[in-house]
Amino acid sequence: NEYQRQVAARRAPAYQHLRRTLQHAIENGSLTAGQALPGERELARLLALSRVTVRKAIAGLVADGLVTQRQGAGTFVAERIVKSFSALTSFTDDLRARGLDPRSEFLERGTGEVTPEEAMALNLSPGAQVIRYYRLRTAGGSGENRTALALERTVVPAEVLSDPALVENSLYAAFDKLGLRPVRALQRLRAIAFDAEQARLMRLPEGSPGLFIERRTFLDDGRVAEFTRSFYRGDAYDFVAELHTE
Ligand code: 16G
Repeated sequence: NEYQRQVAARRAPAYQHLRRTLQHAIENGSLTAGQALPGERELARLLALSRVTVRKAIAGLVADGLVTQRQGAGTFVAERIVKSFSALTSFTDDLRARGLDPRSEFLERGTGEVTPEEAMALNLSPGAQVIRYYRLRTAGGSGENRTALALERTVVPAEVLSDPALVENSLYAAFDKLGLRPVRALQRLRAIAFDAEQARLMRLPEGSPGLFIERRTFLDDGRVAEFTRSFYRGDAYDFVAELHTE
């Protein structure tokens, strides 16, 4: 109840108290999407707190995806990322368009023999070689303060991408460099809850809501270029699509 919450808040370190206060302000709309937070020095002075306390509270909000920091410009209340559900864009494209510095952290990267499930998804024969990536996708922020937005498992036929090292940050940039042209994709989406392992990687509480999106992308020559299973943060994205009558 409210009393217990207040007692707990008073016992918590100052930075956690400030973090929670700012979180409530964002959640109840007193601070709105895109709004700039006062600077670190200004906040510290207004609230009679140390700058270290303010910095720690803000780092927590960045990790929660509630605010974003732009180099030189300051800290802003995060806006949800509006993403088309019908455009064949990449994670990197989507974030660049919003001025958010996208990056890939490779959790796994390697080559192997295709599994039966992958062979079906990629239209490959048994025994074919594939390249696999497991990536944590983040948006920046300066330095340590990056927000994890998605986990992605990608499988690409080795006949499409000859070497796993060809992907530095962006898969679609690698396709582009090689002159490969993705023209069409099939996508399915469903709601999930992040399991313990995923939640740890995403720095989210276990069971946080997510969107599972599976995409098979085709090249202009008809080959399947990728089979990707993405787990996007449920609280960070709005998917939109334009619909037409048949
Ligand atoms: C997006 C795609 C994913 C693709 C990735 C490539 C969705 C739901 N999924 O996350 O299938 O592999 O972009 O991004 O949009 P990259 O070029 O930044 O590696």
